[in-house]
Amino acid sequence: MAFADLGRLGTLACSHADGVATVALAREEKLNAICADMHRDFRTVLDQLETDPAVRCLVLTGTGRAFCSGQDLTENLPVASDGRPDLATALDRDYNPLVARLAALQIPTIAAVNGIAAGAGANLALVCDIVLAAQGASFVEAFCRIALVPDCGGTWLLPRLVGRQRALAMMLTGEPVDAETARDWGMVWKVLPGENFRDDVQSFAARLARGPTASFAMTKRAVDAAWDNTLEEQLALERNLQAECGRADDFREGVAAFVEKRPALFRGR
Ligand code: T3D
Repeated sequence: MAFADLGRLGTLACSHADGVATVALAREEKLNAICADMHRDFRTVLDQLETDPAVRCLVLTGTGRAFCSGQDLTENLPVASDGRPDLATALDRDYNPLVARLAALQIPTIAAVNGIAAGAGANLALVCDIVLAAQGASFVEAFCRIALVPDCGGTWLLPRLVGRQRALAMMLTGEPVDAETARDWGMVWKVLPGENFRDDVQSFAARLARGPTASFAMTKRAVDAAWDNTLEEQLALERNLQAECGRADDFREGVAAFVEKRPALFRGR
């Protein structure tokens, strides 16, 4: 089965156009809260995204007025032997693999934050490579309101994006941060008008899907590795990745297109 065949998949609405896979969280009545069924659906979607060469960019978004309100707080949680909630199991089984698999995707990933992104919803957006936000969208590290620690990689991602103080202020107050502030702080690449948001996101994503996908994957790898590398180690990594890019068809095509003064037709390899 290809990603394009998935269509509506339980709690997720999947579509495919121009190399762009769009996955929309679709539980509007609960502002797209994440439930066990949604995790199951995500696993199915990720199986396709990881292997389907026709998909060259992912857009993660929400249906209705919200992006995602985080964990469904009305759902029964796993229970430990002492009868108390067992959140470690919820993270081991569902959230941590989801975040790890999204972060490891080789294609560019875009969070199209169409409305409020709260709790796990905010951090799922931030794990994407590029965040586009609609005017009126906002980000809430809502965990403190229910006496939890931010998860879904939020304590790793947010300080790296906005610095320790802003990250902690968001996490300790649970105050919403609007799209423009999120952009100014470095959580969001661009804020787009709400009216044409979905079309504008699709155009942006299609542009990336037409790009040199293999070199994009290597760029992601280099940037991710840089957190832990010395400059020397990073230079060595860039050298090895560049050597690989230099041998690829897309490099030849990019240079030929430049010389011939025409747009490049990248095939992603
Ligand atoms: O549990 C584990 O496995 C650990 C992992 C935890 C990860 C987490 O995400 S913890 C954080 C969970 N999320 C939240 O705490 C946010 C809860 N929601 C809100 O605070 C607010 O709904 C919003 C600020 C997101 C939006 O507020 P507003 O006023 O725009 O909408 P609303 O009226 O509150 O919500 C509309 C409906 O959606 C409402 O249902 P109703 O009354 O119309 O039948 C509301 O109950 C429902 N809803 C919103 N968020 C959730 C939800 N239902 C279940 N779970 C939700 N997270």
